[in-house]
Amino acid sequence: MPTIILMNRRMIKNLAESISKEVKHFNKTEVEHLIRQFNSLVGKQSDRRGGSGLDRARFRNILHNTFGLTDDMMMDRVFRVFDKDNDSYVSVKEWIEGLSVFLRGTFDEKIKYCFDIYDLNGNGYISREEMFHMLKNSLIRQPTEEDPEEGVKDLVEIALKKMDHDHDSQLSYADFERAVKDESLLLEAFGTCLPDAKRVLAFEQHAFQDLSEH
Ligand SMILES: [Ca+2]
Ligand SMILES: [Ca+2]
Repeated sequence: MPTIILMNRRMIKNLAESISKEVKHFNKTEVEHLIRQFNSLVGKQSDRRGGSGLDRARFRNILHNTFGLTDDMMMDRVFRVFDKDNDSYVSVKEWIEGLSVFLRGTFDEKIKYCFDIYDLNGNGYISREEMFHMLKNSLIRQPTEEDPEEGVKDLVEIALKKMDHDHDSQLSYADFERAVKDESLLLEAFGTCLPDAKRVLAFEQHAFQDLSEH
């Protein structure tokens, strides 16, 4: 059974037309499919505030179940980065714009995306405290005998030494970009926030599988 149909065919086509002009990596037909898929994802929400979009809980379930992300803090950050207008819902446009980078982004787009994820307070810098907070969150999963915070502090210093080119004890976008371009493994240095290639492929196959039928 199809879930609540919020839009008719023509509305979907028109919306796809306008969204596809603004996203870089999906063509119009693909956008149409993503809109249909989005509608069915939203339809499953128990909270029927039709049209608002994906709420945080639903969005996190998708990140976890479909894209294999596991870290709560990172999933929250992904939600915030997708939710550009900050209304606590990921709208269809925000979803497709986000997916464009999440699934098919260029290396440069992914650097920008990861920087935004890691700049927790959005002030344009990844501070020492932000690094500490993220590394602590991703590393301290079980208590050990040693003082774990000391280990995290050491890691922050190592990260700064490697990435803070202008030595102001925080990472500007230029610092981060330069470091990641030197060493691509640093892209997700402070937490996994992108899906792996297998998940991307599976999602795209599922989302676009019936392209020929329409
Ligand atoms: Ca929003
Ligand atoms: Ca910051």
